[in-house]
Amino acid sequence: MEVKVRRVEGYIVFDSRGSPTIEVSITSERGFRGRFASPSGKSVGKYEAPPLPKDGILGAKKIVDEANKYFHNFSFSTQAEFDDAIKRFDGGPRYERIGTIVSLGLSFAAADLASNEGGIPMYKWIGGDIKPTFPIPICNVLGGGKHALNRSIDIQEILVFPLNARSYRDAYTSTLEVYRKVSELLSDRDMFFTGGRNDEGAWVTTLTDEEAFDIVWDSVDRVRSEVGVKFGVGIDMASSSLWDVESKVYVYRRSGVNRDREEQIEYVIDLVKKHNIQYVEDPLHEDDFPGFSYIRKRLGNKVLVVGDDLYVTNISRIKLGISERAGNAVIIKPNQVGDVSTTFQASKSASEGGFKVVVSHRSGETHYPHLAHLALAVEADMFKVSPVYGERVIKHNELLLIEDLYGSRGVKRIW
Ligand code: 2PG
Ligand code: MG
Repeated sequence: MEVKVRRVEGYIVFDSRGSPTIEVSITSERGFRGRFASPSGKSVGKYEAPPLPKDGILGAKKIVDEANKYFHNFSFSTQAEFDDAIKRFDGGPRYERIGTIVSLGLSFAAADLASNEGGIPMYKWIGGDIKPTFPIPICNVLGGGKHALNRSIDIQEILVFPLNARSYRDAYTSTLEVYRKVSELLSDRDMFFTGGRNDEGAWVTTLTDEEAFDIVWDSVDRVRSEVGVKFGVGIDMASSSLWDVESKVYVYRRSGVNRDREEQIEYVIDLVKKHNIQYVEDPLHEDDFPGFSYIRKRLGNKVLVVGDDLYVTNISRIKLGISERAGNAVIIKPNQVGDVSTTFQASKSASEGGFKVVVSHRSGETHYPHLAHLALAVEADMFKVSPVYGERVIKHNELLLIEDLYGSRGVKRIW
């Protein structure tokens, strides 16, 4: 199948945080259309590709107008062909001229267009004729750190994930039960709880980290006895946001504690052991490859030690991490690198190197389901997207729809 581009348009729209982004729309010669608007992060890794060109969102809009001329009559029959053209259009190695809001907008809009024109689901357009097992949803239920103005717990996210769900529907609906239980228990135990939630829809509390873990474990245990689904608990420390480069300490604003590198390592290892945690993301800041290796060694392979800011979906950083055994899992966020094919290759190098792949949302999301297709296309092990808020639910709903349409192929097992 060959798709011929007729027109590329860009509109300034807003993400779930109300920050501007660009909705890119591509129309083909045959009159089909594809669309996408990039999400945005708040705890952004310093090695991520830049989201915007030098002159900001208005500059990005002008670049899409430029893309309209550049791609006029351009034909492509694979995603890689289209993404190579975006790279030529940018002219540099990492979308510094056009920014990832434009590059990923173009890339996912092209994937959407091709799947519409070809009448195939987007995950097959990206990943080929596969029958993927569904990823395990991993959902933020209690949030702190930067996402909660540093006024809730210092840990950015406490996450839950089902371990023995039979289908994605089973996995997602039981996760929603846990999410609801957490709010019930917060109402009982936190007298200042007003139902407040953070950017991603995770509950926010004035309780201590300790009490927060108790609530999450109680919720998980109750859901297990009610519906029979067993859960694991994870954390995203988002340590690059805690790290103070000047004074070389991790600053815990709410609890008023500073930890140097060794103290941080011991603190994380203690947390994991004490609270029976099976997933720990960014336990250290984005430059500490040896620290990640050390923590993985100490925790063993039963615990996923996951790099987000450390890897920023960048193939060379992932390859380095695999050779250093810096963790055993990687977060994959398409807007960290700026196009679908590079994201696909990054996930493939991770899984070929024995790392687990966790496809993830950003804290500022848009109303597109495309990320769900990407997760299936790369045969991700986990899908890190909060359980509520429209811009997140649309992604879970897409997986439910695909499961209903084509039949369940089960959910991944890691533990
Ligand atoms: C993270 C993400 C998503 P942000 O740190 O994993 O939860 O946050 O998009 O702000 O980088
Ligand atoms: Mg993270």
